[in-house]
Amino acid sequence: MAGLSAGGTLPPTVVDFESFAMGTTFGVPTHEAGEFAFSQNDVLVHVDPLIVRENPQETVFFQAIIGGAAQDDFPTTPLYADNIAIRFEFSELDFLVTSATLEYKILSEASVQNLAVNGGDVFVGLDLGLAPSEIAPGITAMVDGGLITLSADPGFSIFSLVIGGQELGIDNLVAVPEPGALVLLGVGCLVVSRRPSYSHNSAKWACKVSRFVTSSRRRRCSASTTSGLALATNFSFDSLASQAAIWRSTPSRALAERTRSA
Ligand SMILES: [Ca+2]
Repeated sequence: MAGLSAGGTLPPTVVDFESFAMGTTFGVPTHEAGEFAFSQNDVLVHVDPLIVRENPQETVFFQAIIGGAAQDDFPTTPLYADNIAIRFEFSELDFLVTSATLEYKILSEASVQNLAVNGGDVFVGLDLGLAPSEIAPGITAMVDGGLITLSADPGFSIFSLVIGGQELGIDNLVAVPEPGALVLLGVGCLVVSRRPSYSHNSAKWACKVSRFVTSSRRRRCSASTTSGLALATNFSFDSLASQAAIWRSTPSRALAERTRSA
């Protein structure tokens, strides 16, 4: 390990929709229901039908729009769901996701929303806040104040998240790696300690880090190798701070139990 030092935990992966032109539309007429629509930072995003009624089940499928009617309801560019569900898949990430957060805003109280994790039962209702806290086996959901927080029990992870609505804005999906997934900083390259298979592929990893640093620095232009390394060092502290904030906001099991029984 000569020449390497611990650089902090792996950074969270963020889907913030900032790389798309305002008004970019997914779903009808471009995409079939269930189809892959786009990816950001290796999170795969599909467009799914929205369940608007259960027993008998009724679904709709229309459009997800960058900005759209939710444009003025978020500090940065959101994704607006107009009678559609959005499915985020984490299978291409280099780590297991054990915690995740997503900001949302319901634009009409008369509109139906969906929420599901890991392919489990789909919550269908007018208020995401009524989604069950045990959203999927081993996964706790806390939905409050415009923020969905998912946390996995030990031995479980979050591999997919479906959220949809008839008039729903979402932004800033943050997928947090399992604790202990470390980045080691070397001279001129970055390797991942927990996934040895990536140690020979530092270019790919450095590129991913660069993308994160770029996005976390409000999408500055790519930095040179030297300043990029300096940024990466700073970035590890940034990621520690942001991860700490997320862990602080993650509900304890006791709190989840209280919430459920309340
Ligand atoms: Ca955004």
